[in-house]
Amino acid sequence: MRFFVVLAALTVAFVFPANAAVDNTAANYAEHCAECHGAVRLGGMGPALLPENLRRLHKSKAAGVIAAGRPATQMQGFAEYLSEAEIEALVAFIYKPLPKLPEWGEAEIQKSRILHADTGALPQKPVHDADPLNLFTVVETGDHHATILDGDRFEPLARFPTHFAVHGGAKYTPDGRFVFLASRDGWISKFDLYGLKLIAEVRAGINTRNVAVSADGKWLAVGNMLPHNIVILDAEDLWPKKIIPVVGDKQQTSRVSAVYTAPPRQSFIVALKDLPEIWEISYDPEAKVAKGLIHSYREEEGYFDKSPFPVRRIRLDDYLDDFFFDQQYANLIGAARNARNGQVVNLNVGRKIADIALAAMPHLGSGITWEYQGRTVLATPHLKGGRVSVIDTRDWRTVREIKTLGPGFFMRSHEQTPYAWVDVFFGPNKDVIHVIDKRTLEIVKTLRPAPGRTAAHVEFTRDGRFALVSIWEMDGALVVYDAATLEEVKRLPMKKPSGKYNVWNKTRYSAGTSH
Ligand code: DHE
Repeated sequence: MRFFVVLAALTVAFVFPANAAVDNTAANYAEHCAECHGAVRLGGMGPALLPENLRRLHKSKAAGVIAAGRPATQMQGFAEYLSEAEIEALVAFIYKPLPKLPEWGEAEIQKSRILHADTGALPQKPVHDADPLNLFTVVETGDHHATILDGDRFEPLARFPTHFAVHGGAKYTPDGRFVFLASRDGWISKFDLYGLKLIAEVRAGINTRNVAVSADGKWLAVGNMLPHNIVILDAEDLWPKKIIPVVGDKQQTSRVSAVYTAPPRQSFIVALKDLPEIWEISYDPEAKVAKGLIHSYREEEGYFDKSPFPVRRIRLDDYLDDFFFDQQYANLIGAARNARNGQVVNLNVGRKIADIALAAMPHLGSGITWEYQGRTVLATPHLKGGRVSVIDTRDWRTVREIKTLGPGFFMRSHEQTPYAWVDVFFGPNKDVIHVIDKRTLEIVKTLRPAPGRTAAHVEFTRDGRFALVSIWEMDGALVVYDAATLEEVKRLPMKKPSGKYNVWNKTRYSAGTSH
């Protein structure tokens, strides 16, 4: 242990040279932080302490966390060992970018992998008697746990610790048997919903956006901000199969904004932050592309290699890093960086086909579609501005702007319900959930599940009969509503349940939810 601290101190001193006479920050880091957060701040038992990974922790709150610790985690408080000035210096230290980012390649990924179970000896049947296709994975960011919830009885079947700051949707294999979670620190975890056990974990990046599962359930694609790449993992044992660096024509690299699976296309679609391009990575090139079943690629878009997981680059006239898809995965709809409009890019022809009135960015995966007066409309809340845009997917015109009580994050519905539910995440009305009638595009009810406390993210049961709403607080809850009467039927205590994901709706690509 002492050897480790000395070694860490030396490493830190080497990586962050400091004048020891006036500044003992590096030594303080080595003594108090390195054991959990890694000698060079890349994380270990605790999260990475790099500016890119700390976006969720406002700098003004970091000193409080160092002084008092984090409830319900292993982060203890250091107020009795460090002065206020020393804590402030540590805050400045961890929010400073590393002079040089360390390698995180195939060797590091392979080395990080942990197998918790023999994938060849898993139970044949569920060890529980709940409907395996009506389970929910509830991500509780309050104390970094996930709960597996029986979607008929609304009772937890299992609860397990996750890595720090799991973000984005839980993703399932197509049979609904396994669930994958991605943490902002790059950890991908695989959990067995039959055996209710963690199977494997791997750190696929230093700073990760999200994970997607191929339609055949064989591959995962992990989109990374650090390093600038996409990592393809074998979904069975999380072994890295291929690392695809994101590089533009002039050798400039780009952070990945998100990666999605597009089942009808047999491909992953990748949104990029620093290149005005969208990438499509095929996971079934021979069967679909070669036979011309999807579309023919234009020569200049090219596949830049002939190996498995070839990349098609769709060049755009603006950066388009936040988007969602229509149900056929033929078009993607997003807000361009110029923030003046939204754009529709047709993936078949590989170019922008329309501008739409979508000035403010929606959160990723926020949009849903439904049938309205004989046409498919698409609706999304706005991250800035209290409104929901409803857009006709035939001509991309705005059918209606529904005024809400504030900017929202998520909108959700289900094929079996006439209502769409949208949260108001920001501002004085953050405790509100609006229920919109999909037939009239009018708000028919405004719910306040816990007055004064943030209510967000709705997901439906498999049959669409119940809607589950999160109360986003440390002593929060999941509130279950009857989706027809809009009355509360149950309330389960949860630690800041950020999102909940129903196996059936996700694996059937319900039009009412993100995929
Ligand atoms: Fe998210 C999904 C990006 C901030 C909670 N968020 C996603 C996805 C992306 C994304 C790329 C889709 C991944 C997927 O499901 O595969 N999120 C971003 C951002 O760029 C943004 C605005 C800034 C950032 O810090 O990265 C952002 N997101 C937040 C939050 O502040 C939220 C509210 C709290 C948190 O946990 O960080 C948040 N994001 C969520 C949730 C989903 C999500 C709950 C999954 C929604 C779903 O139903 O699929």
